Amino acid sequence: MKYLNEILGIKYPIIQGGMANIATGTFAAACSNAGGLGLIGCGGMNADMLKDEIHKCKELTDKPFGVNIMLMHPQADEFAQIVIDEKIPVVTTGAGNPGKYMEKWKAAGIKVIPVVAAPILAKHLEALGADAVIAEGCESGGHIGEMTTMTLVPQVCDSVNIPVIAAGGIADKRQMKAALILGACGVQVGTCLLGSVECPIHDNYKEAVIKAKGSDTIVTGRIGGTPVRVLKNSMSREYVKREKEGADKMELEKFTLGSLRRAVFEGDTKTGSLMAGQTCGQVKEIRPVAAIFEDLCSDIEL
Ligand code: TUI
Repeated sequence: MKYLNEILGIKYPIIQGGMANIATGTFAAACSNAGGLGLIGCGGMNADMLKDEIHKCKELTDKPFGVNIMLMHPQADEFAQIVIDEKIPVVTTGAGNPGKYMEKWKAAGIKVIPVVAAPILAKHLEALGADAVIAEGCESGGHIGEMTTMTLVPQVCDSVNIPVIAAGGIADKRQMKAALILGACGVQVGTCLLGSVECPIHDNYKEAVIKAKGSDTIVTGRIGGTPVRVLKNSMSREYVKREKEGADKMELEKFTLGSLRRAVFEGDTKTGSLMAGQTCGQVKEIRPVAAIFEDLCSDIEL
């Protein structure tokens, strides 16, 4: 099997997750320069910001990088055109079905790698021309599906003939090897990069991730249909409590409105939404991205 590094022409078979409000052009360039595939995450941006971040990234690296389009974003249509105009080589998508964009992205020569949370969508997108899929299990931070990485990756591998990239619950060399054994050709990581020197989140957010044990995440929005994994704090505990009591969507929205931005930019660890996956319990220190990638790959032969 060809590994992802060979497929993408990069050093390591690792994609940096396109974390909303976190994955800036500068951060994506750092991850690409460290030998992975950096991604600019559109979540929290508008069209002009995305263009600016792409230009910054192009200045900071001569290595390939991609853009992640969060499909629940109201400006997803605009982002879909920007990646074509800017000749972005790799596009990943999340939080929905990118079917309506596939034809024009393929015509533009873009490698399209959607995130899927279930085998059925992987099969559907393979038929529409997806070049690979990222099978993301619910150990991940942020918006998640129902299946775990352990069950999702082999089932996606069995349902498609394109390369599968594993995501969710991967933060060290053991999980990297396990992902390859499950049939993946590489991995996407997010949470372990929250503990990187280059990650542009507030220090309070980094400290909270380092302090967190593996059992310190909670899923908000399960009842409302938009499950999001975050660190436990007074906001997320209260959200889940009100949700169980039957609070309506409008009331719950008051908790989350702007809460990711409060965590990322202001370091508000009490009422901010600190998205993180279950590997938070493995993040013990702040290291350069290059050291994190090297460690992840230290037990595999590339
Ligand atoms: O997209 C993510 N993770 C994210 S997006 C995000 S921004 C946000 N903030 C607040 C609320 C909601 C989102 C934070 N984290 N990961 C990729 C991912 N995609 N996980 C799950 C899915 C997914 C779910 C359903 C992909 C496809 C899908 O298909 C449904 C359909 O329409 O077939």
